[in-house]
Amino acid sequence: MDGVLPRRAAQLLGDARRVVIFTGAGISAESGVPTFRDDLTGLWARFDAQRLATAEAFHADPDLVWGWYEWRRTRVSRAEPNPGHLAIATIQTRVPGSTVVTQNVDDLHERAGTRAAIHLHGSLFAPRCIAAAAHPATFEDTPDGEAAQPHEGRRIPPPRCASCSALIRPGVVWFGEALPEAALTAAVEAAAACDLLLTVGTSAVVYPAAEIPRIAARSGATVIQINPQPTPLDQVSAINLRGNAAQVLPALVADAWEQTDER
Ligand code: BV8
Repeated sequence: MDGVLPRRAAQLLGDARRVVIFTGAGISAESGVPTFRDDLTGLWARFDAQRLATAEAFHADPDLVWGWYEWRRTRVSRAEPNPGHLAIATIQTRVPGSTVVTQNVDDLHERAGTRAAIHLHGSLFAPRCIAAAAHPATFEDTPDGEAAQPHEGRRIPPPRCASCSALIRPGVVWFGEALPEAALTAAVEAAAACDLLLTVGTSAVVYPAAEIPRIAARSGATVIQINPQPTPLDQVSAINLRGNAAQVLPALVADAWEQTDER
């Protein structure tokens, strides 16, 4: 990004009445949270995230998979929202008709002030009983500084459900599992009704989530993409802002409402 934003992008945001902000792991990269497709390190270096994020992997080796999620949860707990997350919270304040739809399982949108973010792939902070989602599950606090060792990580036996003694699993959507119906329905409805969709920091290869920007484009909305790399969404984006979210989003928000205030 050469630092100069296309004026049209700022005008579209300043004029928008119904905005969807669709985010992937790239929005959290500048908070120090590895993206989903960054190479894994330490204990998990020999695994592909896509292979670990499955029910099969958990059943085959619950301690390895639970240890991976606890390492990620600890990394997120130590991270802070970045200016990209904060800019999105500002958009939500400026545009009451805006909706945040995220593929991320971290809580950085919420900690930046975003309200009611739609989590298509669940959350690191919602563990659940593998036998009965209705059973309440709480975290046993991982001893600080152990699971979070980026160069090591640990196998950690998952806790057991207090109601039925079955294993507790991460509250995320694994590959091959259906997305939460209410979340997906709300995201599709928001995308179909918006006049502007910002897609930020996603490689757009995971379905059905990757369909959300395409639904917006098909419904007549303008799509603006923020990503340092090209993605399949280049094809449906009217404007491609090649840059990092923590730089581009604050500049876009400043221009959008400085311009409106001046007009
Ligand atoms: C399902 C939780 C069916 C776990 C995740 C077509 C339709 C439906 C399904 C499929 C389909 N084709 C294939 C499938 C199967 C599969 C799938 O999509 N496979 C892909 C890989 C081909 N989908 C599924 O299995 C889904 N389930 O379909 O079920 C069903 C129906 C009924 C009943 C039973 C079953 C479930 C998918 C959910 C998987 N779970 N996460 C966990 O996190 O551990 S997905 C995982 O990938 C993460 O959530 C992540 O968010 C998501 C997408 O990745 P990104 O967010 O895009 O992150 P990535 O690292 O890839 O990219 C980062 C981007 O950021 C890059 O572009 C980079 O350039 C950019 N970036 C970097 N730095 C910055 C930046 N951008 C801005 N600023 C920066 N600073």
